[in-house]
Amino acid sequence: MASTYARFDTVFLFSRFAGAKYSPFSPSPSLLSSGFQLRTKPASSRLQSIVALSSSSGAVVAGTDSIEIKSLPTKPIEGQKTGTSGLRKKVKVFMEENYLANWIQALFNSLPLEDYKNATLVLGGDGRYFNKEASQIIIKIAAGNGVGTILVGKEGILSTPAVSAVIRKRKANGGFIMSASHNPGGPEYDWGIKFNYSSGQPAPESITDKIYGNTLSISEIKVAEIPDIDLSQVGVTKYGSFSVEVIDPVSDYLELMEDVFDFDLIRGLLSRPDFGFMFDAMHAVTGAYAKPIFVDNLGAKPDSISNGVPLEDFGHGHPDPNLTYAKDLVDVMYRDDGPDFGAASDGDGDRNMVLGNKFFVTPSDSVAIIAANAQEAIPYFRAGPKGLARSMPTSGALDRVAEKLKLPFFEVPTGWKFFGNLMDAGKLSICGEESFGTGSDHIREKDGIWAVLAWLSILAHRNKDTKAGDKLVSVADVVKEYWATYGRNFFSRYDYEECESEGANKMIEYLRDIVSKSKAGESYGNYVLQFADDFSYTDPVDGSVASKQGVRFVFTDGSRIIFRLSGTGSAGATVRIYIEQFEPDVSKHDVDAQIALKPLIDLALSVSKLKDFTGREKPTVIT
Ligand code: VG1
Ligand code: CO
Repeated sequence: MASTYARFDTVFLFSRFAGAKYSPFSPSPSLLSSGFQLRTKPASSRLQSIVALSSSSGAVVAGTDSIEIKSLPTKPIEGQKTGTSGLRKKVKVFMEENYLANWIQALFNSLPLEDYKNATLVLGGDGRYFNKEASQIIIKIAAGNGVGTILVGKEGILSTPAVSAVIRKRKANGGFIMSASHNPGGPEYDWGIKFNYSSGQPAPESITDKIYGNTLSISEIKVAEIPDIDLSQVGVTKYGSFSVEVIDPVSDYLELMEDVFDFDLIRGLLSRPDFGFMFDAMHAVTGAYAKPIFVDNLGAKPDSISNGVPLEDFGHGHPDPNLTYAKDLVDVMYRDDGPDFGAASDGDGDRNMVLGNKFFVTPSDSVAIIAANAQEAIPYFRAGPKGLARSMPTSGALDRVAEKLKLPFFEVPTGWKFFGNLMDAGKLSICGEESFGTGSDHIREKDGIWAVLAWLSILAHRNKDTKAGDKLVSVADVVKEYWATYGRNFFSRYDYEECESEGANKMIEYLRDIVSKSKAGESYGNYVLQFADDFSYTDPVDGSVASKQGVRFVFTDGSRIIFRLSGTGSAGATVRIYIEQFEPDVSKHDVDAQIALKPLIDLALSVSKLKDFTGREKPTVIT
């Protein structure tokens, strides 16, 4: 160990780096590789033979005795502040000199030594453009900072839930996820990076704030002089005491799913000739998981997977599983002869959209229905869920399930990172967000395929005794039965994407001003105000406070209007308006949500003066 990192404390500069206009992290992949490989001790032919050996056995370890660590001078770069979920920018920005490298080094500068020195970190992503080059950069800086082992998905592929699963299973100290999630990919679009901690949860704001602080004072990047790692073969490559293990992206995750769910039960449903199933991977990361899980393991027909090959630009698509961007699936599901169950997932595989034949399940209802049915349909919850939680703008459907099942309930700000502490403390089992995120404490991320398997389990359980030829209990039946029991929370979200930041910020300031002067009992059209505020959350586990998390107007009948700015966009500002109204009367449950919510939507638009502030007549996406 001492000899391997002998140069660590006395890092020296190579003259070619000092004052050079380019860096080894320059946009051009060829420059990237040549910049390193030319100066690397083991010849690339040597590496190839190592890889060739390891590919046949999958586990041959070889390499050099020690690695050299170089110090690369760098300068702070503005604007590297993480949002709701990691750092997201246009890929061109990430490809600028040292942009990614600075952030990665700032991360190491922010972690306690014991969290990374000789530690194991996981690395994977959604297969988008620039992930391959980024993998090499991250591996070299990790080695440069004294990380012991990197577990990386083959071809750099690991879904966000799989990274969380691998961190937990292999007891890794953390992991990197290379993804801008639901944001589009390709040379003109977005890239992103996220860091998760040892229980698999997204790093808390205390850490991401520190990273941001360090990006503003960074002066050197520590890089190991090793060749690019061949990510196309499963196996281990060692350089001194640093090793890289290329792992199969699916197996750990699949094993976990087999523990959580009753695969035989689901197989029974998927193999029925009278049950039609369709999964749209949107050319994103779940393409790598859908066939092995749904087809090879659970017996779905091979043609039930659409857009099942992960592509660097998601086939020019916007990998966001909603009614607008997953239109192909929606069209199939709304045919008379369409499948009985359809689902889609996003770029990095943590979101899900669930549909029945001619029936859309809102994510807010979906998490409530999964929670209400979990104990009887999913083996993992046999003892009953420990507690339930939702993000603040998510509808109050889940609240009613928690009340009925007498379970602890939590309302947290938008972003999955707020659920992790509650799960670690054993207070929370099932949670969700209105933004097509659903999950449980089997990992510490939302999980698209988990949600699909949860729904298939519920349907399989309900149809255990349905004989061939009889009408199956459908997705719509399950949802309507749920509404009849608990009441229906009508919910809709309006997104105004890429507005001018100035107008959007002014609108939020204007709303904050209204909130600060508001009083209970004031009337807003036909609604009477119960309270208005800017949501603030105190974590019950560690006491940390997150403030200014969304302006909300809550009315005496439980209706709510909520305004927030997105924290995941890469350009301008995206305004989100969330509208909700509770309806206990079963005879009114079949009304279209847009019609039921029209008065509240109009109220939201007039209270906020959205048109005046943003110039937008219409939302970009309605959910
Ligand atoms: C959005 C969603 C939020 C979700 C986040 C990350 O954030 O609203 O619920 O957790 O994306 O999802 P924002 O700040 O844009 O509203 V993912 O699948 O993009 O990692
Ligand atoms: Co995602």
